[in-house]
Amino acid sequence: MNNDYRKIKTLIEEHLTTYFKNENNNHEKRFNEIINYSLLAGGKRLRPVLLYKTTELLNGNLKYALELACALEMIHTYSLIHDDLPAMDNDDYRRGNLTSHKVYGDAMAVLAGDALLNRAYEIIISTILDSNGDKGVIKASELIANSAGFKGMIIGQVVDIDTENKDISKDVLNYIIENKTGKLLIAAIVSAGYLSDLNESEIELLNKAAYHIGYSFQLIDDYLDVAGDSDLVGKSIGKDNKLGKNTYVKYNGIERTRSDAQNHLNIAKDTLEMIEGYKLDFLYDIIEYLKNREK
Ligand code: GRG
Repeated sequence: MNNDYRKIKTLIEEHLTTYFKNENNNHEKRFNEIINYSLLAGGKRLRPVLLYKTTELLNGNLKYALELACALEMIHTYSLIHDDLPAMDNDDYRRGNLTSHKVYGDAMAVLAGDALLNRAYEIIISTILDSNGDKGVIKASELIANSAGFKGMIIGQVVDIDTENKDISKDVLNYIIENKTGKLLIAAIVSAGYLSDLNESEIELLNKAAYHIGYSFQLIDDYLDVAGDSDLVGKSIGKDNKLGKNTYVKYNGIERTRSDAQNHLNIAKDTLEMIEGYKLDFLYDIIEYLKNREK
């Protein structure tokens, strides 16, 4: 992670502290504490950093980018809290800490996730209003909603859980990867294109690059679940196999998973290089970082 990444991560984390803090009574104070336990627990902040920094590189509106980046991180955090519940993947650790339900119980973890998802849409609506209905902000908001929704991350999670302990086709495996993990990463990068008023063919290139980044991200996640270090990854290792998950590693082995991930990242870089007139070095650095990701 380079200095620029760290700087934007800090900016986003500072902004994230502002959303759940104005409490009118002890009930709200306690609930804010439960939400912030997960929201402010760290993590790579990859999606919001990508959204914000790509907007900066493309000369887009950074005020709106910061708001939408935080909304996207809230959606991501809710999905992790719910994914860790006993009814889903039943994980005890996330981002190096006990999971929300382990500390506060299942009901509070469900509600913290609900509140984060809801707050994300409150932010999105306020940003649209603030921008007086700017077309780029609306397009970015629509993309985030679709990517997180029932034809995006949620359907990916549905099929992931529904196919546990079953063998699936390559197409179904692709469907899980593209939706569960890929869609939010596409939303992060392509939203920046909308906030920067890119033309249709530039958006298409951004979308293609983001697709390959998102796809590779899951492959590396699968790989790390088998060969990663739990202290670095911040969660239990070997869970996919225990849960009978259909991972890329299950069908392709570790080495092929690693090399396919690298290939996807190379395609992403080649595609970004086709967008003319912008200096996208930061994105190339992120691609390099993802190639060597250990957490
Ligand atoms: C509950 C609707 C619903 C969806 C859950 C995100 C997700 C879908 C499941 C998490 C399980 C998983 C391992 C997904 C694959 C990739 C992924 C999203 C990893 C976690 O994201 P990181 O590595 O986490 O960016 P940090 O903590 O760095 O933010």
